[in-house]
Amino acid sequence: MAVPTSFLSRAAAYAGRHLFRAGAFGAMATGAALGTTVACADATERSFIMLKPDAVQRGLVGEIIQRFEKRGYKLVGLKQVTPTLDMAKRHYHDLAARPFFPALTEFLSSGPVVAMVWEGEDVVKQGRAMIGATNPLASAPGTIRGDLAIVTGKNIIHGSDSVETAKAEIELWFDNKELNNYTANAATWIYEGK
Ligand code: RTP
Ligand code: MG
Repeated sequence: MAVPTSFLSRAAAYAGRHLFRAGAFGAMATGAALGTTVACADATERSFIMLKPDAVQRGLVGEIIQRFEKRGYKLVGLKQVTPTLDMAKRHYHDLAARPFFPALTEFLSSGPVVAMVWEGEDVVKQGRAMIGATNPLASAPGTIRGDLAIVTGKNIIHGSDSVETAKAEIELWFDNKELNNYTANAATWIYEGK
């Protein structure tokens, strides 16, 4: 008997959701067994968020961390580090041809930053929305840059711009052993069906 693809997708998605406690591997295995793909970018999606030297100097670390915590995202990695110029260049490698690249990388390596990994559903896109536009003057009030910054060169925070970029940035800034896999009990009160 032919089973409609849409049914298989729905069944796989349902099974994937309910296997969440068993972890992403369980969801992927379910997808494979049903001959379809279950997106693993749900609650296990991760973003690299960095508080730049201006945020540290201005004492905004706690305020910004609190916004991600209050939203319901889970902190799985955090450290303070003063990046080398080489590290700053590697982080912003896609902007190497831009005229502001030397100033940007010198600024990023001028003092301590707070590097973090946040986990949760749609965290990459939502993190960017919470951060606001590159130019703080174009950022809506309520966003981090819109509330706490004024100029582009001192816009206090970095957030990964795609899931793929996030993976590369997390790998660049963190050793695997520095990342923490744990169950946040609050998830029951943040997500449905968990
Ligand atoms: P970020 O990577 O830091 O999260 O910032 P973003 O995605 O909003 O902006 P992006 O285009 O990736 O630029 C990275 C950082 O470079 C500085 N910038 N300066 N002078 C300029 O025109 C200019 N444009 C960008 C900003 O500090 C920006 O956050
Ligand atoms: Mg960027």
